[in-house]
Amino acid sequence: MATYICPVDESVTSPVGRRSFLWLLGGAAAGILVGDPLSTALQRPTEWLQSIDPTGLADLSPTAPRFRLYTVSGTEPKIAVADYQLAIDGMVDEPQSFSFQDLLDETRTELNRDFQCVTGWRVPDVDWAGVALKALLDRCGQQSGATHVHFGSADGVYSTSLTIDQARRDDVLVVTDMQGEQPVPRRHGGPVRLLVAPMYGYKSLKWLDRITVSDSPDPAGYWEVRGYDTNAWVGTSNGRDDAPT
Ligand SMILES: Nc1nc2c(c(=O)[nH]1)N[C@H]1C(S)=C(S)[C@@H](COP(=O)(O)O)O[C@H]1N2
Ligand SMILES: [Mo]
Repeated sequence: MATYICPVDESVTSPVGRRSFLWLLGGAAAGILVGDPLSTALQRPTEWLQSIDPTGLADLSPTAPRFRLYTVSGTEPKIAVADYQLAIDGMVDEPQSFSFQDLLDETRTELNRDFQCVTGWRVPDVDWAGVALKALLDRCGQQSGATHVHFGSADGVYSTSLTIDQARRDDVLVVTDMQGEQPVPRRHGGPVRLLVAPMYGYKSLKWLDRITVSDSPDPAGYWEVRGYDTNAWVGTSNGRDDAPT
């Protein structure tokens, strides 16, 4: 399965996409593709290309409605469901570790939401299910004075964070089921990933294995320290104007 390095310039590692794509677009547009980190300029030519392309080759384009499988670490951690553990620690009365079954035993929340990457691709009507993060924070006894929640991945590289208020929203889930599959497929960050439904995809950390409640905004997150907005609301951040998810 192809993997992509970042939310910024997937053309670097796209298996077939880059060559045929550049050829189709021509040199001028290719300059835009490489030169614009947020790929906003790319969206219009690719939408145009899809509308006229009879070959279907444009489906390789960065804005076609399908998931890209991202992993900045270059690996897809392989975690058996039976071995899975989610640690919740930091400013909680009772640090705990949740197995996959422990998560299934919590109140289940189901959501249907579009998923939008900051590079422009969007997948409509994705079915998500799991446990509201808020419920897990309460289960562990979130302490007063906590201001942030930090998330860690079993890949050892990726991270992100939310404010406490963001983390306690009803549309922020610790996901056990994605698109009708339980557990979450490995390539999508399974057995368990995060979904921050109202924010760009880089907040929805894959291979979730640690949640730390804190009164510090640092560390800010893998893409956040590389220039992406910390408050990643779809449509009102990162200089984009997508419809909210
Ligand atoms: N561990 C980890 N989580 C990650 C990423 C990553 O590279 N590593 N990429 C993020 C980005 S930028 C997006 S858009 C989504 C993509 O989710 P998908 O790979 O299931 O399509 O995962 C997010 N979570
Ligand atoms: Mo992304």
